[in-house]
Amino acid sequence: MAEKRFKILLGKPGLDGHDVGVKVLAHALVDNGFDVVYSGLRKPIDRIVGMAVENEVDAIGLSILSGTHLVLCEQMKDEMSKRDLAIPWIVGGNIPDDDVAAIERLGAMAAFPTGTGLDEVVDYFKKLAKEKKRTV
Ligand code: B12
Repeated sequence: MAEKRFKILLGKPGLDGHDVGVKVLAHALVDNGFDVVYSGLRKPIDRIVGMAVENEVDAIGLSILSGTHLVLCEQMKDEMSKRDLAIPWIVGGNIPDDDVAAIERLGAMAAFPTGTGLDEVVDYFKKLAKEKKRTV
């Protein structure tokens, strides 16, 4: 049987339309062998988590540039615990260095601050895939 590829849901919560970064990231991940599902713009957190379950993804990446990351991550924490899910979730976009620790305290496996290079993000997901023994 073919090995399962590592699948990532890239979610875009919040009311803003900043979608260039998440699309660039989606292409970089696909180019590196990942399966990627994109939620589309302006999806509520409960819908993003629902999509993650429906698509049986291995990880969720939230792209947030609106400045509302702490509120959205609080919602993420509540939604994940309400559904008793252990899917790793990662945050990136426009994230000030000073907020990284707070986001991780809310349950994110990692938060990548503004200015993080694409290679670093791709390498991080490769590491997660290896830990879960998934191909990319
Ligand atoms: C381009 C841009 C726009 C474009 C958006 C076009 C589009 N379709 O995306 C336009 C002109 C429409 C726009 C509008 C606005 N914008 Co604007 N915009 C920017 C700008 C200059 C660049 C964003 C960008 O595309 N970067 C290029 C991409 C490739 O990089 P990136 O998004 O950072 O993504 C990379 C990484 O962050 C990372 N990444 C991204 N997502 C994820 C997810 C995960 C899981 C991981 C691991 C990594 C990751 O990987 C990506 C690739 O390397 C930023 C400032 C900035 N320098 O970030 C402001 C900025 C985001 N905008 C801002 C604002 C305020 C607005 C407006 C509200 C302005 C206004 N008053 O009208 C409007 C909102 C309109 C709307 N409906 O949303 C603010 C947000 C403030 C805040 N966070 O508190 C910023 C930060 C500017 C500022 N310094 O004030 N904007």
